[in-house]
Amino acid sequence: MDLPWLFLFSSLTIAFFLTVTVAQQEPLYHFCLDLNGNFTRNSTYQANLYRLLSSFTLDTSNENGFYNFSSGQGSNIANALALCRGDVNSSDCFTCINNANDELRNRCPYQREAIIWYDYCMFRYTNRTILGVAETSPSFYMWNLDNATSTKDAFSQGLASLLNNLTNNASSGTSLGKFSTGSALLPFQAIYALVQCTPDLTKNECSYCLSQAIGEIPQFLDTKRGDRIYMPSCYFRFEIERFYDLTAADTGTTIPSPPSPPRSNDTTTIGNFSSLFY
Ligand SMILES: *[C@@H]1O[C@H](CO)[C@@H](O)[C@H](O)[C@H]1NC(C)=O
Ligand SMILES: *[C@@H]1O[C@H](CO)[C@@H](O)[C@H](O)[C@H]1NC(C)=O
Ligand SMILES: *[C@@H]1O[C@H](CO)[C@@H](O)[C@H](O)[C@H]1NC(C)=O
Ligand SMILES: *[C@@H]1O[C@H](CO)[C@@H](O)[C@H](O)[C@H]1NC(C)=O
Ligand SMILES: *[C@@H]1O[C@H](CO)[C@@H](O)[C@H](O)[C@H]1NC(C)=O
Ligand SMILES: *[C@@H]1O[C@H](CO)[C@@H](O)[C@H](O)[C@H]1NC(C)=O
Ligand SMILES: *[C@@H]1O[C@H](CO)[C@@H](O)[C@H](O)[C@H]1NC(C)=O
Ligand SMILES: *[C@@H]1O[C@H](CO)[C@@H](O)[C@H](O)[C@H]1NC(C)=O
Ligand SMILES: *[C@@H]1O[C@H](CO)[C@@H](O)[C@H](O)[C@H]1NC(C)=O
Ligand SMILES: CC(=O)N[C@H]1CO[C@H](CO)[C@@H](O)[C@@H]1O
Repeated sequence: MDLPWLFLFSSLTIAFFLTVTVAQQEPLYHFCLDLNGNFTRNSTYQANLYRLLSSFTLDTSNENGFYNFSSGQGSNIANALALCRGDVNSSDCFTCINNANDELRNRCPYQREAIIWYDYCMFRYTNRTILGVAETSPSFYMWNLDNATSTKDAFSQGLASLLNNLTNNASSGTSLGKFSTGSALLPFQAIYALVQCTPDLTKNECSYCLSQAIGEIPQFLDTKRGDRIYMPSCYFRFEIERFYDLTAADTGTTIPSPPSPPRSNDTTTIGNFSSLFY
């Protein structure tokens, strides 16, 4: 089922609105990045990139859902990273990364660098060194259309406290990587949130990346019933319903959970408000 969302895309100084529909296994957004120019057809870089993208294998013993691959050397090296959401099992993770790989090659056939996000995973490639580098750009935002029922101050303070706590937990890292989920009861409103960094970042880099993402909230989003901000190295999401898998996400947070609302099968519309459920 397609769902209406409003998007805001941020490229430092450029921002604009767009209405799109997002199905659960459809990409949320992608960027084809050709600031350094597209690669030359039949170049060594192209050969390295295509070899990489057509032959990488995903190791089932890897618990943190993070994968890095390289092919070639010097300025012709092709580097790729993939990260799955911390609560997604390896079969859903591999499906997501394989779709992302196919989709990104179709959408950005000649770009040296590209990145794509899904609900379940992120996939990117470039000739730059990106392993261990905290990157906050390019980024995009999504939010639910309706306002929270809590008062603005209670909501934004409670949300900030929850996201800060989750940032502390995620940046400390666990066997599931730099991932944390949790919930809080605000006046009139429960909120559920998820934060994640790529696990190659240090604790400080992860905190930095998430603070950049969370720092964007007050400008546009602090009373909405659900927001997400995605950056290459980290992202957060919150909703007024639980949208993540508790069994897989139970490390990294000790925030007590209020009773969960019943899980719907896939997608639900509440009044004039659409949200994703898993
Ligand atoms: C890169 O290729 C795309 C077509 O795939 C084209 O639209 C774009 O202008 C090219 N960029 C540069 C910098 O040449
Ligand atoms: C690239 O290589 C293919 C096959 O080797 C050839 O058919 C094609 O003409 C080449 N393209 C360019 C732009 O050199
Ligand atoms: C990536 O490719 C661009 C364009 O050829 C080049 O200017 C840049 O130096 C390369 N980056 C690295 C890290 O090799
Ligand atoms: C992975 O999770 C999905 C639900 O998102 C479930 O349908 C599937 O059976 C799970 N696969 C495994 C191997 O546990
Ligand atoms: C949400 O709140 C803002 C500011 O309080 C208000 O301008 C807007 O109309 C509200 N939107 C909805 C859908 O209630
Ligand atoms: C965040 O953690 C602090 C200290 O453990 C706790 O007092 C506070 O209630 C937490 N905030 C939320 C929203 O859970
Ligand atoms: C990157 O990939 C190599 C080879 O698979 C692996 O040994 C290394 O641990 C990975 N690095 C990270 C930070 O995941
Ligand atoms: C969820 O699935 C159950 C059984 O498959 C069905 O009875 C129920 O109507 C579904 N609920 C929604 C909201 O689609
Ligand atoms: C839902 O929102 C749309 C667009 O804002 C509006 O046209 C429609 O009338 C609303 N429907 C209800 C039931 O409020
Ligand atoms: C594993 C971990 O870091 N847990 C911490 C999560 O955050 C809460 C509140 O900030 C801490 O009390 C936990 O120790």
